[in-house]
Amino acid sequence: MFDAVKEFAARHRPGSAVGSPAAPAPAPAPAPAQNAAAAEVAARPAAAVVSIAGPTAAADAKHMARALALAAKGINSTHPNPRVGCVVVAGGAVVGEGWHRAAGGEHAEIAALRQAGKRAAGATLYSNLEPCSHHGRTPPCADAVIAAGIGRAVIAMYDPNPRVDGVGALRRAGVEVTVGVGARAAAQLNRGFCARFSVGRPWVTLKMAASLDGKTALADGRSQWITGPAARRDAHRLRAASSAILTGIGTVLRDDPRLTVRLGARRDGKLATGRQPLRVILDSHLSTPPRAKILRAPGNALLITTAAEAAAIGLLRGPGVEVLVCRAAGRRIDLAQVMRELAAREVNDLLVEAGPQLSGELLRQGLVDQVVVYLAPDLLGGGGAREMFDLPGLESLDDRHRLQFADLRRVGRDLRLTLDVAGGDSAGESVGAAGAAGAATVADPAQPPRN
Ligand code: AOF
Ligand code: ZN
Repeated sequence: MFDAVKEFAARHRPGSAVGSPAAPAPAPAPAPAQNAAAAEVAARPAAAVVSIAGPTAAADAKHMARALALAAKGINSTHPNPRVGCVVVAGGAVVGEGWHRAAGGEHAEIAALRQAGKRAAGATLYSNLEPCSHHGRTPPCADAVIAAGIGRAVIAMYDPNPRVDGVGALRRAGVEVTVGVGARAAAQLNRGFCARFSVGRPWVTLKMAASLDGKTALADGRSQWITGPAARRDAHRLRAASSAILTGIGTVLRDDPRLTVRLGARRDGKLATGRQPLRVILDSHLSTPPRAKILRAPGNALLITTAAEAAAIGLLRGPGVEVLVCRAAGRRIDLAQVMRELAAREVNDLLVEAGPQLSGELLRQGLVDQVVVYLAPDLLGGGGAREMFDLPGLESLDDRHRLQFADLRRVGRDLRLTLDVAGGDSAGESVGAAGAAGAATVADPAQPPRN
């Protein structure tokens, strides 16, 4: 899974992540972790600068990398909570480790402090997210950190959840706090959680399988299978890490997909909670057959329509199936409203597996953050074979949708291309006005979201 974090580090130039709120963004520095730490140091008096330089910065980066690795264990299971890992270090030795497994369960800090026991007194605590200070499903971690006598806390990023001010609580209690170590990797790991709070919509990844000539199906809609078994297995990993999967009525009628996670017995793939992502169907005219697999498969489904027809809705509703009547934008469902509804349902990471029309429309409206293409080394030819995106023709090459390659790897016989829609090296010039406006780039992860 750490691919995602590596991808993030590769895509973002050092220099734009900043440390404490009082610190200006520093000039480009050698590594993101050091860079962010340097920004934090810049806000401190000269004596503190001396004490944190050199070995301390290296140790901070090392322990934060471990906290991030622990956090990543929760990639498939923490929804709707963020992925959080925590390390407690006393006298240079790790005395406690923990990670958040599932909402309602113990937070990472609590698990690490429990393991550390009395050794937490005077120790340093590393966490990739600011400890919570509110009563959610569990009591505030900041109180536990203070009660354990932690002397210093190193935090990768502030919690975008406005209810949380753990850094303030710790500082008021006299705990020394450093914010910004590993900030970029931390923001990447929780990009969906960050997007939900900062942009008010999920992080949107659009997944497609295509032939080398960019076709996703024959003219009659047949598409099983364009890519090989390894690529299809890989795609299940994307599903497993998502809060929800979105598709359109065209795909439901053509393929009757289940859109569930089926990772088999792979140890790393098992969903710790048995959770299935929410399946979301956009169906303006309520054309989904009540027996469609997408409604009946394990887990929950949300059917979004513009047709407020009680009888038809009654046929579709059932255990685990919600029908939501949404505003229309022209003759279509208002996609921006769909995104807001999903954020309200605590969807962090949304995976779109849809046909060319919905995919094209989401891209055009700037509602896509990343595109993952599984590319088969085959040609499907013309004769009406389906394209990846249904987009209007362009007047000029200047109007093209520009994406950035973020990662490229071979999966079985196929290639997996990961592309950023905005926020790459040429952020702002990538998707035109609509795209730039809707982009969920997570800027300045180490800056507090409040003021
Ligand atoms: C932490 N450590 O490991 C996590 C945090 O309902 P609760 O009690 O689980 O609280 C959920 C909120 O707590 C979540 O929205 C986020 O702000 C924070 N998550 N905080 O200190 C953790 N998972
Ligand atoms: Zn907590």
